[in-house]
Amino acid sequence: MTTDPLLALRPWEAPEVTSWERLPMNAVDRRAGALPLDGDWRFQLLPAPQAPPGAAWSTAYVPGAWTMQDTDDLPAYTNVTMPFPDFPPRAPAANPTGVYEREVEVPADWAGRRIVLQVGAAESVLLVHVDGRPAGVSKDSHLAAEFDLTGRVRPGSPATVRLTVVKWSDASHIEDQDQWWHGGITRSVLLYATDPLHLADVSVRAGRDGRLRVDCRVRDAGGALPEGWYVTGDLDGLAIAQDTDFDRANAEDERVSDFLGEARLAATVPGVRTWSAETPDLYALTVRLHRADGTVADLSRHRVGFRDVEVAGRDLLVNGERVFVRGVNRHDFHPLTGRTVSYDDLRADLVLLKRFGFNAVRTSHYPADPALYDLTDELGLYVVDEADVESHDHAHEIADDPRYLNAFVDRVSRMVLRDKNHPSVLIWSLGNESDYGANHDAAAGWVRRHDPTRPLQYEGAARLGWADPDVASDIACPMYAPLEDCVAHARSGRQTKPLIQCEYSHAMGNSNGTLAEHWAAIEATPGLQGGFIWEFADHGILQRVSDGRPAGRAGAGRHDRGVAAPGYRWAYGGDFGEAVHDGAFIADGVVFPDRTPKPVMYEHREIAAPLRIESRRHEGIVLGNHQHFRDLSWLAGEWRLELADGTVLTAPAELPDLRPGATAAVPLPFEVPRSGGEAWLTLRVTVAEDQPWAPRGTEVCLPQVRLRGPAPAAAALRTAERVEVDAEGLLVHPLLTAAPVLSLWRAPTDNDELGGMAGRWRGWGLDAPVRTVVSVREEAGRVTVVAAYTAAAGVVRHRQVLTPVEGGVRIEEEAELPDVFDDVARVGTVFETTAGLDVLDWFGQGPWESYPDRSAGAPVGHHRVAVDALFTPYLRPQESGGRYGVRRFTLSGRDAPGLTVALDEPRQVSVTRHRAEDLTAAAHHDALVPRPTCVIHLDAAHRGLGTASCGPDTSAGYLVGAGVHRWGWTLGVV
Ligand code: IPT
Repeated sequence: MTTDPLLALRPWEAPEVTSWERLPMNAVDRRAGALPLDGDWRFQLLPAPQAPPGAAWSTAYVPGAWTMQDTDDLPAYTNVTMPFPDFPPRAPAANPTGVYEREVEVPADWAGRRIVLQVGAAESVLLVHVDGRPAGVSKDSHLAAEFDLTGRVRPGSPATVRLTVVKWSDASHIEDQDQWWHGGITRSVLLYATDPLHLADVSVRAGRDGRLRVDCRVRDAGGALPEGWYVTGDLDGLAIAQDTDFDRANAEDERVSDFLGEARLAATVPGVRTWSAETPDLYALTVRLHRADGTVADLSRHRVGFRDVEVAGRDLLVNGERVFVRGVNRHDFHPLTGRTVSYDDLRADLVLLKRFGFNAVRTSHYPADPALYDLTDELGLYVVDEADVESHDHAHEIADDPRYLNAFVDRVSRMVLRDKNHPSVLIWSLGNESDYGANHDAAAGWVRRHDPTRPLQYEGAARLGWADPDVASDIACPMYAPLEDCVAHARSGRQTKPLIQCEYSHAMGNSNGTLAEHWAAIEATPGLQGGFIWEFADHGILQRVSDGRPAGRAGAGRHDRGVAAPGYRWAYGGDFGEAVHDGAFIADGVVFPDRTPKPVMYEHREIAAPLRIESRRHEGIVLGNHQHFRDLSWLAGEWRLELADGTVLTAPAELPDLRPGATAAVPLPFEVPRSGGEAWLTLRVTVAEDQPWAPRGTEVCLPQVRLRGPAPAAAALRTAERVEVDAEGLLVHPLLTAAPVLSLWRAPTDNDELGGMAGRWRGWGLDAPVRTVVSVREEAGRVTVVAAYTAAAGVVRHRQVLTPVEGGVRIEEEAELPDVFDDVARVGTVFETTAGLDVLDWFGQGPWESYPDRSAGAPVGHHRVAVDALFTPYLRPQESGGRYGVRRFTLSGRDAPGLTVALDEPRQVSVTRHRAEDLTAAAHHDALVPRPTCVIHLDAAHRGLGTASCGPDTSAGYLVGAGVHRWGWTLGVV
């Protein structure tokens, strides 16, 4: 039996115990002047918390999860399901426990000072010992814990600090988020010293009227506060004195404010520059705590943003404006460290979001690394700050379990206490997917009293009724609600709260279909204000294929543009041998694990465009400012006119002086040539002056309008040449290694699989119908081939009419799908070329990947991309690389003759190195061998992508069904 009281208490199975000897959370930044304790610590991994440590130590890097540092305890991924069967509050007996130890030289000049240890984050229970004696306990894996070590260490002498981290606990049951399970100390550790008389907390409130109020909580390590202390402030050089009225208000007893240690600074800033995501103006505030003699005992620095946030009726208002919330859910995830993210990582993430038109982040599903909020303040992103409460697997039991009451209130209140001074934080969230119970109401009550300046939300409460005034949510914040339901609610006359989806448009694999429809409805429907896409990044961990271990920090650089280097792969659930896991459901971000943007990012960027163009019948070209607070002076533009015949005209654009919401007609700087066919006008919008998130010249959006439709196609001249087909009626052509045949199958996307469509298609036999030729007829050089494609559930009749034309062969096709095939992936042609063709030039939408229901961000034009770069390497291989609205293309190689295709209408086309069956069979990219040939799909119709892996499928207009489908194309050689 252990004699250590911390171990004897078994705090890992005591939900009532949220901490012991932990200091209250506060918003004073102590990093300056602190002693950093990051680096290698002595380390050993025990099989259970009460197992005695041995004599053998290895090392572990702090901050970092041990699961990413070559121990035998590997990362494990589950979404809802707990990774162990024990019911709350129990933890499993096999419970990896990391013991971290090091000597700390406490500076001699800290004598007489108050000395505090700060552990940035430890999951899930932290036990602190100093020189073998218990010093503290903490839970709450994504917030810092501070412990006063003043009496426990001796300045000038080394102290042995031991941090024991128990992986599984009662707390794991309320940290059941959809992410990898890890163990370790994942944020920085430091030691700092203050004067005994110190600022215990500072709360800043600053409104758009320029009024500033700073509440200080002052403490003295000795207990009673000394006589005569006071505070002063400085805001961008403006001196702020202590608010004596406030003192008097508290001064029924003369000593009361001194005794309580409360003081307030107040000021009004005339002509204040307000803060918003578009205009993130910050002021520098320094708060000083003085001793009676005027000397400074303590000092705290803050950045202040003056802004208002309120819910007024069914609108969320920022500075009185109903802003659209273009949000994304973001985890602290890194492919090499698991959870630990540096300041630079965070900055890069947020810069990327700004560049792609996002203006909001939900910190799913726990408070993010503290640096995130400094950056959202600085760069301009609204934040829904979410507490670390998710009891998903045992949600119902825990929501009303009084043993967990303390933990709920503790977690929510600690987040509010830490982050309250950030102007970017607009809304508090009580957590995620934890049902709704008294424990939530208790936490909500605390927040409402402590911070009446911000709304709060909780999806689990809002779920009971989007308009219900009695539930703990000021926002109707559903997840994955069908768009029709949102619109119907907004039109019902019963809406009482802003509707902002906390999660929508699940980005798993090739996804985010109908995002543009969502936004068209949001922008057109009062009461709808936006939402948060699920989610920012794929959580693929870089894994060495040789031994199946996480590559860790040594994997730096072992990936390129979203793809893991040979010998590595992006691991998802099950790849570390987990018995229970949720597979690729962890790969559902709008960026790859290494933050390479997926094509949906361009779609989003265009949907969020601050500047848009329209072509109106009488006014001509009209520009609109779609921002809430800014004019267009930070933007520059260039007109680009592209004609089908390849003509391109460009000219600089004069952007008009437009207030937010305003529009103006603008003259075009060029005449549109009379001939040349289809004509498209694009405004390439860039950053005119350096922004904190984008240097001058960064592309912001590419709004486009069609000025003229296609000219009627001239009938291709028939030639005397012959078309050659073999006995099976298959086209024989020198550039083709596989003749054009009917295709009804795509490698299932994650949405196809999890939405059940792929299962249905397989059941019908659409993955491998058997082609039999019915007839081949030749008449005046024209060959008509009829074939039957027999699948388990029905037969598709397919006809090709092949006509020799000048420069090639014209192919008219028709497929007749029986009624049973009422929803298929595609109807089209597939064929393969000879090797050596590696560049695709096309006229159509691009340059990035697009699909019928995700094509709003791909402008029409002449595009040129290497074949290998056309493909999008979604973590689990699936249909990808498609381009929507392709009119014609040429495929060429350095030494080979090129191949050209002209389509009868804009169609979905893909050119890749993979057959659909190659993609279907592979679980990872390291199992995929690119073919030297090109596999080309031309689709008469291609099903939308939707988001059915978690949420609504595509909308009805993007389904491909039974009946007759016709399409035509001309194959030529160049
Ligand atoms: C919802 C979760 O909140 C989120 O963490 C993630 O799991 C997402 O879905 C899907 O990736 S919960 C889901 C069961 C609706």
